[in-house]
Amino acid sequence: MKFNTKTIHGGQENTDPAYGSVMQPIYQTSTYSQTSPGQHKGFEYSRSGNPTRSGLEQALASIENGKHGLAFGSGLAAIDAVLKMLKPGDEVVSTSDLYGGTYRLFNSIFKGFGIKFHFVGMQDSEAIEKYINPKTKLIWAETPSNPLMNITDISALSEVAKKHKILLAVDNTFATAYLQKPLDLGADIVMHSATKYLGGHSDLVLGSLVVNDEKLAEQLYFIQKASGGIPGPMDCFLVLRGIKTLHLRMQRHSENGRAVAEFLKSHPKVENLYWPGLEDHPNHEIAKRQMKDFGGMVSFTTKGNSKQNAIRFVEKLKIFTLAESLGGVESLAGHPATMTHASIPKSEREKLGVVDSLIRLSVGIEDEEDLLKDLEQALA
Ligand code: P1T
Repeated sequence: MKFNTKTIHGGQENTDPAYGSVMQPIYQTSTYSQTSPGQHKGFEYSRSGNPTRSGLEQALASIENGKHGLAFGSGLAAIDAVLKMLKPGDEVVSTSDLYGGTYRLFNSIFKGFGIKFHFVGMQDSEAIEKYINPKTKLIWAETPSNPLMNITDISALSEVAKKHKILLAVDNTFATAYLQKPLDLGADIVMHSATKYLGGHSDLVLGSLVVNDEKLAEQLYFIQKASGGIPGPMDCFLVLRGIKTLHLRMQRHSENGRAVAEFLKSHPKVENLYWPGLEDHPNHEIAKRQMKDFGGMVSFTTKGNSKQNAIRFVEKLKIFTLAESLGGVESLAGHPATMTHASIPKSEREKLGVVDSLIRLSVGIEDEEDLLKDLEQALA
């Protein structure tokens, strides 16, 4: 199957053996009857497995060209499961520019359990080798990164990971499998906050992992069951429904993202603009190579670097809603320094470029003209 067919049918061959319903039924149950201890139809208890969740997990694996999918109660619960494969003393090399909540999980939870993190810029994949030593077990990359849209060369990074026999995990939330397939590029684990584009309608919180390797899958399934960070069946159903239109939405997000980026590029009040589709984006060539298009996430600063102006701008928007999150059909605007990235200390944030005047847009799939008019009036 090609991608657009996979979003609708991938992993859904055996949706409903009972009645042949076209959509995956919502199995709203915690447990399953057994005829004799251990005699059941494949499901015992919904923490370890639920048919609606299995349907979603198979769909996730299918669109990412992977063998095994796992769903979690949130994107962070999915990342938490990956980190639980490590032991005290292990080291992780992570992208420095990443979602504030991921940074918080690494730095405020797992660091306390004796895991050491090196936060480094990954635009130059060779430069990260100096942070690798025999204790390094995992490379964590987020590309495009949140909120600065930095691009990491996944193939080059996977060569580094393979050379040192360490795992490479890629957070594919901003791109989705429509734009980029990390497993095909050599990553071992692909992670999603399915809360965003996979769900696509800002109506749920869910996370996912997809892997190819059997042993790795077993380890992660064990953690999923043992730690219990699972999603409920209703949310699994909603993500399954969202995935069915992923290709259509991502195409329009990318078209509208381009229109917004081009509009902002020529606006006299805009200082820095971050969108990997721009030819002068520092990693544009890599983005062009590993992504099908460039998506709908656009960040920028206004001239004068004023926090007050940034806040006034987001308050004035009428069609873009001021809110955390991204990836829904509706356009959202955010102020990373006080919202999504407030958990990163100011000095660290500013070193990366997450300055007080930075504004992040999740460009939705509304009419392009209305979006541009809204930005124009708020900038004015
Ligand atoms: O919110 P949750 O589903 O737990 O996912 C966390 C997460 C992981 N990775 C990336 C790249 C993310 O953007 C997120 C969540 N991000 C936001 C809520 C946000 O507004 O940026």
